[in-house]
This record gives sequence, C-alpha cells and structure tokens, in this order.
Amino acid sequence: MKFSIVLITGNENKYREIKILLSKFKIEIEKLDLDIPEIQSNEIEEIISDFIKKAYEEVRKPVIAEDSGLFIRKLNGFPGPYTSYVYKTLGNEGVIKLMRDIEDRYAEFKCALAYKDDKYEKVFIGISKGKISNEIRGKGWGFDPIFIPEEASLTFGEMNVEEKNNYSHRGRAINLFIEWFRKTYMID
Ligand code: ITT
Repeated sequence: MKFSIVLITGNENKYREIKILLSKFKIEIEKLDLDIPEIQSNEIEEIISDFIKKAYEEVRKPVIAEDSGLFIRKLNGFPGPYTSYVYKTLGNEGVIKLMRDIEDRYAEFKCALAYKDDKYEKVFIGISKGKISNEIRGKGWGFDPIFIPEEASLTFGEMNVEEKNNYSHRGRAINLFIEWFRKTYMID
C-alpha cells in the first residue's frame, strides 16, 4: 500500500527537494498551494504549528508544510522568520553587502516541518550550520548561492538536489519525519 501526503507550499523548489527523499519509500507526495495566512511570530515552529492545523482543516488528508529561515549570528539571527521578505527586498547581493566588513560569517538555516493527519500532529526541526560566502557562487534558489554548509566547501547553489539534501536543514527535517513516519505506520 502506498501512502499519500499533500505538501502545502507555493514553492516548487521545496517540493523538488522533499519529493526526491520521500520517493525512496512508499510515500507519494502531491503539491498544493493554499492561500492560508501565516501568523506573525519570531519562532518558525509556532508559525508552522498554526499553519498545519488550518491546512488540515481544509484538506482533510495527511498534510505536511514547512517554514524555513536563515539566521545570521552577527546580525542577531536576522533575517530569521523574515527570510522570505529579505530575499525579495535585499536578495543575495544585499546580504553580501550587509556582511562586507563582518569577519564572523557564521549562519544557520533552520527548517520546521510539520505533519498532521487524523491521529498525529508533529513538528520536526532540521538545522544546517554554515557560513555566508564572500561572493555569490552557483545557481540554486533563494539564498543557496551564498550559503556554505559546515562540512562542505561548495555553496548550496553549487550542489545538485541530492547533494544539498545531505547537508540541508530541509533534508535533515524530512529525514527525521521519514524515520518517525515509517516506524509509526510500519512502511518499508
Ligand atoms: P511556502 O509557500 O512553503 O511558504 P516560501 O518560499 O514562502 O514557500 P518560506 O516562507 O519558508 O517559503 O521562506 C523561506 C525563505 O527562506 C525562502 O523564500 C528563501 O529565500 C529562503 N530559503 C529557505 N530555505 C532555503 C533553501 O533551502 N535554500 C535557499 N533559500 C532558502
């Protein structure tokens, strides 16, 4: 038997990254873009916990959704929950400029991934520690071209989807979800 889950997102890149990991198991995923407003909070866990309840109310099938953010240490965790807005306004070049004279380039990507069905509601956290590069490198989406994960020398933008998943906040969160889901529903 194949399990089917609906991923609530408007972001095609998230779908691609999540799908490649789930497709190794008997878990099918379809993407649905719902117009549900997100609450304002400094905690992405809180944002996604509220969102997944509303999404489940609408879809009434097993759902997942995730909220991600980039947290730069020297900027006191900025842009954090405002990452999407900062990407649209400052972009990669703006962040590189902001960091021009800053030596400590440590940053983290964090992903809070929520799952809900008729029995369970869970949130899984994935973190990718790393640094902001000195220049834009590679392609990818969002802040991929300026983020170098700790164990690598390439930016996310210079990796393919599978490589990125090995290091990324999203890859880690989805792997925790898969581990829990397979155990809970006894899936191969
Ligand atoms: P949803 O419909 O799923 O909300 P979104 O693009 O609005 O899609 P978020 O609210 O989670 O997603 O915004 C996170 C922003 O953080 C996103 O717009 C990117 O700029 C950035 N981001 C998150 N994960 C990233 C990744 O893996 N690589 C590059 N940038 C990422």
